[in-house]
Amino acid sequence: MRRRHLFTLAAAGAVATGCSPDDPAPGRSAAAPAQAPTPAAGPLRFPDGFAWGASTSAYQIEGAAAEDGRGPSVWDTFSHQPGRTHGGDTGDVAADHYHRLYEDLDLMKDLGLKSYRFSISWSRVLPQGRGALNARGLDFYHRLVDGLLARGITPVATLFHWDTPQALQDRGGWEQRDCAQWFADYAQQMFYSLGDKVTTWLTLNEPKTVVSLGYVTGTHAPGIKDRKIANVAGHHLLLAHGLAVRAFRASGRKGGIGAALNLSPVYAADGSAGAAKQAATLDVEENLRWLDPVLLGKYPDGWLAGQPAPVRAAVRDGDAAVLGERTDLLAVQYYNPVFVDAKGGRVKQHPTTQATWLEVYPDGLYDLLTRIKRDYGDIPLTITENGMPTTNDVQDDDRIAFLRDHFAAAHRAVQAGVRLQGFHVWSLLDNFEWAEGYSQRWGLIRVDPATRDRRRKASAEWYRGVIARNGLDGGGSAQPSQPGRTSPAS
Ligand code: GCO
Repeated sequence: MRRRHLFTLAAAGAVATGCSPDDPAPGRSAAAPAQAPTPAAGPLRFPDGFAWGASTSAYQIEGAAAEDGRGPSVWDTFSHQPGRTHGGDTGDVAADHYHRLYEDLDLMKDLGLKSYRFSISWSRVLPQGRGALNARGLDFYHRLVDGLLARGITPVATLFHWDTPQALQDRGGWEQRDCAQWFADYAQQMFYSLGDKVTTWLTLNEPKTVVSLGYVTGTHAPGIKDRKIANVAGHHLLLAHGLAVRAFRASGRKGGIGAALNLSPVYAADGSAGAAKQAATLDVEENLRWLDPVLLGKYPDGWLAGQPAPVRAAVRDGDAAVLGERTDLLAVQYYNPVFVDAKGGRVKQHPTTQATWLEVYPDGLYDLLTRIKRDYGDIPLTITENGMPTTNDVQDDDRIAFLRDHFAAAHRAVQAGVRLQGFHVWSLLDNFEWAEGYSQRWGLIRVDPATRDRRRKASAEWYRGVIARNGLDGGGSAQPSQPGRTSPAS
């Protein structure tokens, strides 16, 4: 099962772009291929205070799915349906983080993390999605945030990482405009509850993935396959983002807020005019139809006109201003580039990983970051996801090489003037990789599938050194490292 299908769908015309390939938005174009990577000679140091971090999300690690009053989310429902996930895996126990919170906090401190990006399970704090807070659920996040602060780690809280409360799905979920307001109300409750301690907030994680996998291919929760309404959900997600930003401003809480978008630079696979046209068209779907609303308060020219009627009807006067509420940062999630030929087919030009959609191309990160600065200005950026799965158990030298090359690309972007403030590796722990279940292991820290015992991988040991040095030595070559034998608590 492949996780990211959007490219295929857009190329097949399943997702209407409404943009004439002859007429890409003026002044913007799909990425030009990067120059060959220049191996840096000396040590690469990042700016003082650079936020080296790691990312997780609630359903992927917490477990305790029915404890302390938590209500089900769409992912509980979906993962329990036959045939939805690899081997029928669910997040019922996941990495058991809910019960191993302090062990995990100590592991983070042992790594030297400066920043930790997690998500709040909406249905743990609001079992029905709305109404009165579940104090026991909320208490978990108080303990997590207090534990981070006590260890000198900055909390970065994501409000929605795909786990819509099932109670709200039963009322229509993101297809309903009301869902945007339900989300904003929940966000407001979080700002009031945790906003004296959490100062960086992310509204949505990867709305593009929710739309493409949750509503077009149906391979993610809620498992809907309906192209006509997929971008209705997409619009309501963006509306939710904007309303939550407004609620944040109204709360008077200090700090910053932004969205977490997964973006892929799109390249022509050859020098033909046809490939360039296809790349410009696909760039709209992969990048611009998310960046433009959030950063410019509009959909790309012609995009909405090319959408099915229900999508056009969903967009009302005044919505643009909500979508484009001023944000304080943009969280960038980068995994892969897309190379496209004149027929609109994807051409993989680089090695892939166990996740076959993940074509490894670190220069794409440089191109993406510099493109955002060029086209959208100097908004502070933080990388909230980048990483790879590997079948290597704890001696994950392939992950070290992957991260080293992406850190070096990020460093080049910083040198080019990009305001990059942090880099969060996906992921801290091996976890529930959605439809792939536990078959893909993305963690710096191994989680034993049977006992859930933790063990630091070679990449964790290596990352600790990167953080301690605030960068890479010797032009970014991987330092030899040995996996940790035990977790620090034992
Ligand atoms: C995503 C998610 C993560 C995934 C990761 C690896 O954004 O897709 O935020 O939950 O696990 O990207 O596929």
